[in-house]
Amino acid sequence: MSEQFQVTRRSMLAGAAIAGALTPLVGAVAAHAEEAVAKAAPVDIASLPRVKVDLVKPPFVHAHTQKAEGGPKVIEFTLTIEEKKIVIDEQGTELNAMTFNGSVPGPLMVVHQDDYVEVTLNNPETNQLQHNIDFHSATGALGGGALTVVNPGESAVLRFKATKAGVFVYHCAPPGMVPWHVTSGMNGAIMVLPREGLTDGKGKSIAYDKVYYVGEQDFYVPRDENGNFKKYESVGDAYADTLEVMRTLTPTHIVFNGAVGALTGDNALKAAVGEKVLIVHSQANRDTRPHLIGGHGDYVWATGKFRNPPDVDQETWFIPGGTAGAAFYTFEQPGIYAYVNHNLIEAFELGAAAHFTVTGDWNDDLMTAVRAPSGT
Ligand SMILES: [Cu+2]
Repeated sequence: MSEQFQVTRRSMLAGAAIAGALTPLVGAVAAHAEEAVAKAAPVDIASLPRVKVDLVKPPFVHAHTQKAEGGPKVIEFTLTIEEKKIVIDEQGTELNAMTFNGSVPGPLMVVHQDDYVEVTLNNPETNQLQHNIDFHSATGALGGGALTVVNPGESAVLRFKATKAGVFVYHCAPPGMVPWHVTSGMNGAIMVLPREGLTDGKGKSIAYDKVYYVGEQDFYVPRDENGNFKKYESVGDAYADTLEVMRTLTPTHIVFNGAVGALTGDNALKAAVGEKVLIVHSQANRDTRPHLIGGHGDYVWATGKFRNPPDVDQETWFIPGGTAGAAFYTFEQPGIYAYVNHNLIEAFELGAAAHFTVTGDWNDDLMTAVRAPSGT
């Protein structure tokens, strides 16, 4: 390990200990965290069946049942933190990303209400920074953030009960450096399904054929004096300049799934006419307003919480920063649909767009060209 690496790592860890408005809060709950760790697991949890889930890279989602089978279980997930360089646009702009399992966003986890979520969080020795995880679906200890602060070379295991049904953001929230980690890619979502599956709020079951996970991300990449995006040796080296850009509140990129074009063209999401698709969409830091051009949200939980009846027949829905939302749609026409953040500058200029490629037969009743564009 080089001396420079050591210095950077030490200074970053020291920075984590002193900087930021949330530091006193984290310190205050640390004592409770120790108590929580010391308590033995209740016997009934020890007797529950355990299921180990292999997570998959978004936009895809691991296999799961929509209706719960049997009683509550302990669902085991592993998240390994990777600090890595990623390319975030077609011009080759580089970002020193921080990730859960190597992707931006991190993987979507799926459980059922009243299951226990047991997450092993690994911070490999090869990383520079301290990290943790805050689940918006969890209760207590900063969403688990206070129980999971791991330095490079450490790991922690957190268990929480999924008491609320819905889709929820999770993100890194280390003492003093929360927005930097979140806007460097350390966020994802968990879907806590009602045990009976999704319903329209009036008792009708609305099972989906496919689920896709779109994680929207604002990035803040520093530029040099000529306006070109800068590159840095390590994530630590990028910190000071990145913080300056973050403080302008003006992202340089707003993208779906980690890069401009990550879900367009050859990477488009696939569906067929008649297929029922659930789109889970999270934004851990900024507000967004998804819109499916040429389609709708048949059932939309804009703030993602499934005990609320969904809104129906939506054109655009609003997801506040720090929230995951869910939209259910049955495709009725073939073609290419753009799925965008309907701040169109953010979609077309900064990258917040995806495509659905939908196969099937055209329905003339729904739309037809009565007269094709022509001269008069
Ligand atoms: Cu982190």
